[in-house]
Amino acid sequence: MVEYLKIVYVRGRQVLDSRGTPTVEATVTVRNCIDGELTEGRAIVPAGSGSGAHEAAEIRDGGDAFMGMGVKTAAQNIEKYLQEPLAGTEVTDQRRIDHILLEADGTEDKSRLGANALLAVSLASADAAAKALHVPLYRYLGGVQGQKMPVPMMSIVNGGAHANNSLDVQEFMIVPVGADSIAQGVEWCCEIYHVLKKILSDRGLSTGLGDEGGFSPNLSTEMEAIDFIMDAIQAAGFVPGKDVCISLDVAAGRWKGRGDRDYCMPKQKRCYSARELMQEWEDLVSKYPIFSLEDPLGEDDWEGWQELTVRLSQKTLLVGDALFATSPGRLWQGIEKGAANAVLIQPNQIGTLTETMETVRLAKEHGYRTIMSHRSGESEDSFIADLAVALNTGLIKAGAPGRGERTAKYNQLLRIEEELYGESAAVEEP
Ligand code: 2PG
Ligand code: MG
Repeated sequence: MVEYLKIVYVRGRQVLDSRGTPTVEATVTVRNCIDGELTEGRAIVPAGSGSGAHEAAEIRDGGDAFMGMGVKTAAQNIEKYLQEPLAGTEVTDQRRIDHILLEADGTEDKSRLGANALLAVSLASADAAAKALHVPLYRYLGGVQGQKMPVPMMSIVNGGAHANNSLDVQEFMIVPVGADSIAQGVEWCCEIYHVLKKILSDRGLSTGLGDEGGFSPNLSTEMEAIDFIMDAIQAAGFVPGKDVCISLDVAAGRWKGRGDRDYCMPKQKRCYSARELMQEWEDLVSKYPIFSLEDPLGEDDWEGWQELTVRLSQKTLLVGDALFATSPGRLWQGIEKGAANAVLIQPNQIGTLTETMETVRLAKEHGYRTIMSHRSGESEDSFIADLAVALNTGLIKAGAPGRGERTAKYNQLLRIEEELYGESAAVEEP
């Protein structure tokens, strides 16, 4: 391979995420061997709200030690352990870069240098390559094939670990399935978001925001939240099920059970056996236009997932987030067992761009839908917007349009759509 964009420096630093928590940023500087020009790429790693059991191990500051040494250590690891093996590497050889990162770490779960340190460098390398080649990031990552605009999934009510309200379901999303461009989809979602704000406000309910920009009112049941959203969709002039559908991220892995009850809602304290919970989801899908159910069961409940997939996969998307943790190995297990029919793609769950792309490829090969996703702790970095278009994931969830770190992704998609399609934008049929 012709080598002419060589890595000269990699650096790490501690910056902040949207929860005011430290996170890792990396910069990768490359030299063009023909004209000697230096170009810098950059990436910030987002943070989950406590990582799932199967995610790659990040080095962070836990509990109250928000300003502790964890993230600083991960950031320092970049210069200390990655500068030397990466120096001189051709930056467009992403597989090789990611291989070097894995070798330098040397552990199964990326715990020595930290998956956050590795991912920051992996993504910043791609950013540097795109900039040095003077092509947009989505085009660098996807070539001429990456050109499908994803349908946005906006979490407009937040609960669970993302808000200190009464709701146990983590995300209540709207999905503009009938929109024929990202611009139109974003516009529809914003209209519904504003109508919902007024509905809640008129009822004297809080319109304060959760971590992903959705409203976080105290309601007595999850159904009440869904009914408010249905009202908002209709009051904004859209037809539920035709123009706009509803998606939930249950994050049921956090509903730790007691005794013979496998699942207990941590806030409302209602408990269910796996069988009862599956019945709840089946009833929900028959009553509302449910586009997808993410993590409706726990990440180790393979039997439950298998049964739910048989029962519901013709009617809705069953999305594995904590279940697959963006890992090709975990997804492969799911494919063999017939568990779920869609996978959430969060690069920081696995720790390198190459492995993230491998999970998307595997999913597509086996008929699983793919959803590119932010984390609850985000930043102004909009890499995932470009990656969604590059990999033709078809769907993206990036929170509500009420916080800058979420709009960073939607705004980037609006720019990409304009560049790719101009006035005649077209999105994938969900
Ligand atoms: C999820 C993610 C993103 P967190 O569960 O899908 O919404 O949340 O980053 O808190 O894991
Ligand atoms: Mg999730």
